[in-house]
Amino acid sequence: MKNWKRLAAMGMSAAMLLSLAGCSTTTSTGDAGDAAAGGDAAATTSSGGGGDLEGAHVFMFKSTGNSFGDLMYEGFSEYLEGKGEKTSYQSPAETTVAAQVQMLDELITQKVASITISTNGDAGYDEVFKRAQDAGIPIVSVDSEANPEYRICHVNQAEVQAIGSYLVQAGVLITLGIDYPGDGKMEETLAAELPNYSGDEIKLGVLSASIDTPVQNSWIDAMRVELEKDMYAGKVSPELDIKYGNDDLTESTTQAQAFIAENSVDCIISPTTVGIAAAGQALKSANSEIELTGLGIPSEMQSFMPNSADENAFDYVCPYMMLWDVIHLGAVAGAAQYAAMNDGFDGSVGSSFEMDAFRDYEATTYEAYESGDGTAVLAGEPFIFSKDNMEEWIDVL
Ligand code: RAM
Repeated sequence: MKNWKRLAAMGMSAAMLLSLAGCSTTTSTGDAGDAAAGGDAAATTSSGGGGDLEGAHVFMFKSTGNSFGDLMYEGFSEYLEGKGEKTSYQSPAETTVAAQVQMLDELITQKVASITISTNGDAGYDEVFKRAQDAGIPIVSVDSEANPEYRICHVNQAEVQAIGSYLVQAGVLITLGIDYPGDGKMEETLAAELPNYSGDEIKLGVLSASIDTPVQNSWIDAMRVELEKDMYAGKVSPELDIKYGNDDLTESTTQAQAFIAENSVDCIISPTTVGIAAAGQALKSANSEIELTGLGIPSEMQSFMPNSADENAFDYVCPYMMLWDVIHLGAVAGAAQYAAMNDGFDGSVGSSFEMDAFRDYEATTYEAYESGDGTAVLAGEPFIFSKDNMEEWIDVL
């Protein structure tokens, strides 16, 4: 693994991160008065002052109850609080645009200092973002993009096409019964193996978040681009069978069960940590032959994946999967926001900011590049979790 040194170093933070487990479902609800009721995380690591959000740097995830958002907030708040800033975690209960817009409206009224957001859709925010802009509240998006017109910049977890390609390559390799071939080797292994495959055309399913979620849709587009490569022609269907679980455990489980009942795909690729965990449980309970891969959090996937190198990966519904360093991603978003407010970072192409050393990461300069109609900075790259490294990662993420 390219970043192995960094990953091993991250392992040293395990104790710190373990304590995070207790924070994973303790997001506050946006009603400032509810902040304490939201649980320990909200009370101890965020706004502190009894729900007074004035001057707080708000981190808004797609919805509550998602460890991916909790882990990002951990990094965001740790970085900004290290700078003496006040932070608060405010996400709606429902994974919808309307729920986020309503909460954003309240936050602007409460005079928060900044908003860092992972959006549920690419339309419907303009009016509220304009209000934020008029009030001098800067917006940075992370994970799932906000309209370029209103954001300083987006913080991209890893290159979109790399994620889409890896997801398809893993799904096809797993369908062919091939164990993780090692970093940088998935494509060449497929190129060598696919010509020998003479079975039925392989069909891939996708269990996504919502039909409108910008980030999942960008990965799905990237999967389609990957499937256009010559090596897949006649071997893997270019059509993806896509279902949407709305990043809700119950809805994702229902959609996974629909895949099982239809039995028409060979492998489900779930580019959402909620979807992959729901599918893992559904496939395992049904003893289904459909395989699984996607983007998952190791601790949430441990019952559906091999946990040690001596196991047979194919005894499990998900032989291998990927993600990135979610805590660091949140910290980079915090650093971008801090730089926008204090160091003149304006997010224009070529503008940059320096992020202080964070945990095991050295101080790093991030430079904004053109991304769609706006700009982004790149925080990292995808990591593959397999039987060779799951054991150590379960304690980290
Ligand atoms: C889910 C969310 C998030 C996504 C991750 C991979 O937790 O949908 O936005 O990036 O999965």
